[in-house]
Amino acid sequence: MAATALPQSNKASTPSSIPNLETLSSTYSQPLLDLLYQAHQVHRAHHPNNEIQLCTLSNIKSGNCPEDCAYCPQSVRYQTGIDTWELPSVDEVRTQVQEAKAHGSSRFCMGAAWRMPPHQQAFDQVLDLVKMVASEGLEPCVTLGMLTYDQACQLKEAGLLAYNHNIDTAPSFYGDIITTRTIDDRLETLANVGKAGLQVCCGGILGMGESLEHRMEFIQTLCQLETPPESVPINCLVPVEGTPMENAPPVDPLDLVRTVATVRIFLPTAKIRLSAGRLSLSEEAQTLCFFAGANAIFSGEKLLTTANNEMSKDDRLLQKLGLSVQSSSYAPAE
Ligand code: SAM
Ligand code: DTB
Ligand code: SF4
Repeated sequence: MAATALPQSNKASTPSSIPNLETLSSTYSQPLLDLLYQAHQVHRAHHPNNEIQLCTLSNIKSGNCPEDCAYCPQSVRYQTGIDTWELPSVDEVRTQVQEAKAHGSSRFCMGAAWRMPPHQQAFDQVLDLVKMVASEGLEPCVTLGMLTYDQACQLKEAGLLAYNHNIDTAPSFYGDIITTRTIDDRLETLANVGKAGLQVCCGGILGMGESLEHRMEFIQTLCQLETPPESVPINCLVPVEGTPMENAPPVDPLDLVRTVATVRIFLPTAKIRLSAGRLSLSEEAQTLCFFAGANAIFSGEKLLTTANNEMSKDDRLLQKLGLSVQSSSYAPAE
């Protein structure tokens, strides 16, 4: 096994424990079985065994986003033919929340195709949605683009648990993927979120043409966040026709497994969400991801605009593997 020391706790925010790129790369590139063994030991030391969290996604504002993220079907710049809509009523979303709860989800994440919340009236509607999700006893999470500190505080006050805001890739590759904002914009929002006392959910996408070095830089950046991420979504690109990445070749599932394992080792306490792209993975590849440390998935037949795994198939897989669904321990602050 590589002589990398196992971090004993999530001290990723302290400079002494930020892994350098060589350490990350030697961990990632060691023989696969050694990597799996190391990652699984870290996993067992920090997480309940054989448990997976289910999270349901809801697209609360679809399409027409002004940003130019090259992977995203919701950008107004690409002809992807998706359905578009504005914010739904609280009751519409409540129905989705109740269905999600009945199906075992303990987190409910609402995504909006915004660069940032456009005006206070829309933001107030989101605050009402957050309050409703909290009152139904699920962990509320939202992803709304850039936030000010004041907005992050308003979300916290409404009962929000976590804010999803991905760095998506290496800082040095960011400009190849998105030109309408910078990685520093991203980090600023993450800092605002952390300062407001919200949990940080931050991850990225594999398969956008990044190099191995870019992947290591991406993981290192996650480890350097001011507020260590409580949750790290790892997406594989879903190539959508009409986007600049429509013809990107698929990620090798074993590279995904290596990425999950490396994130597990260096962010031992974070939940790792096996996110977009799971539909293209075999049951065996998903199983290796779980062994490597992934302990959350998106449940539901749709992500935001693209298809996700059938819930009955997920249920069967979890049952076959003897994995149980993590129950909700969420209690909104009084
Ligand atoms: N507009 C907000 C933002 O960008 O933060 C929230 C919604 S955005 C759709 C949330 C995340 O979805 C992105 O950061 C990206 O990681 C992921 N995503 C979007 N399109 C994807 C695709 N085609 N394949 C994989 N992940 C994708
Ligand atoms: C994340 O990292 N992945 C989810 C969630 N956070 C919001 C979104 C995946 C979207 C995949 C493309 C789509 O369905 O539009
Ligand atoms: Fe807009 Fe988010 Fe899609 Fe980028 S990823 S185009 S910000 S919805």
